[in-house]
Amino acid sequence: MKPGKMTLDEFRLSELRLYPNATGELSNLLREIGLAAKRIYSVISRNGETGILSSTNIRNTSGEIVKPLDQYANEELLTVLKHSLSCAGVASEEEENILVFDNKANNNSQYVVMFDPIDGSSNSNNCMTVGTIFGIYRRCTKTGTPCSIKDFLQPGRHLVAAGYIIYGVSTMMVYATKRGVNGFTLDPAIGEFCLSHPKICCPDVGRIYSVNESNILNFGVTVRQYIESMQQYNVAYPGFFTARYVGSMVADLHRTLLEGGIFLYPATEDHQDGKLRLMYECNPFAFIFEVAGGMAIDGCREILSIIPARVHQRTPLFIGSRDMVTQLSYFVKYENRAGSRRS
Ligand code: P6P
Repeated sequence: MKPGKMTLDEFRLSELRLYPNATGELSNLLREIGLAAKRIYSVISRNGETGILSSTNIRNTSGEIVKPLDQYANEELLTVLKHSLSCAGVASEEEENILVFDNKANNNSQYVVMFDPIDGSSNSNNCMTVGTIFGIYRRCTKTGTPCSIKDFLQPGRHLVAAGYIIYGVSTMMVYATKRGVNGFTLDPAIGEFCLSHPKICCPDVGRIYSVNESNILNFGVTVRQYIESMQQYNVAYPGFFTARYVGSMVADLHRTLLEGGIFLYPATEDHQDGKLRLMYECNPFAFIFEVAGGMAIDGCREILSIIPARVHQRTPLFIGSRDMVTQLSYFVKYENRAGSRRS
């Protein structure tokens, strides 16, 4: 009988063998996040029984309606991470402030975790794909003491690992370390994430652009020109480019990572600093895409180089195939140069 596919734990053990001095803390964290994800998957897949996809009238720090699924997923991640021996504290989209796990065991942990427990939950009551996004930093404060905000306000380039779980047609956990990006598909028969997408690389170019086009008249002129350049190309070569927009970041970026393309969420009138969160949405994906050979900018800077000032700060995001994001950056740089010549 052919042996089953490598599980997440077996994969982590194979990685640990390469680093005899590793403490195993990072592997513990990934296992705990995987456990929380399996429980979240379980309640989503039994929505008929749990009713978890309905709405509440509570609003979170961002003023967005909190859904029972957001609350459940947040509590689940907080619980497993607090009980793990590898996490000194967390920052969550659903929590106003960082949560410090101030006890002897957790104070000795090397890592802190940032997460968006359920991204795209506004789509969940019509059965659309949602996801969990996480980033893991090595703390910069001394172990043995409680972690602090300094441990969280690190640029994305300092991430040790980042990943997401996509609850879609199948449930997958994709995570990156500096060694590479790997995808694991949940096998409900054995309750394990199994290696299904080893060494994921983002194609240098793609034929899909992903943007909420209802805002296009709100975008900067060069972003509009970049989008129109693809539409014009389609006049000469019908069907070369196409548009896909789920409105759930994890779904749109998972497709972009695997198939190539570009995802754009520019600043708009009602989101002058961009809508997406730097620390627990954009940085984890920027890290994943860079390790996979892709690219992520805020229009002029690399996302991973941004020095954060606040846990919940927002940023514009342009992310995807390296050649496409590079081409967009030339459009934007030209506008800046043209703007400076006019001033
Ligand atoms: P819009 C979902 O609410 C979310 O935070 C991301 O998952 C998604 O990419 C974005 O907002 C969609 O925003 O304004 O296009 O509905």
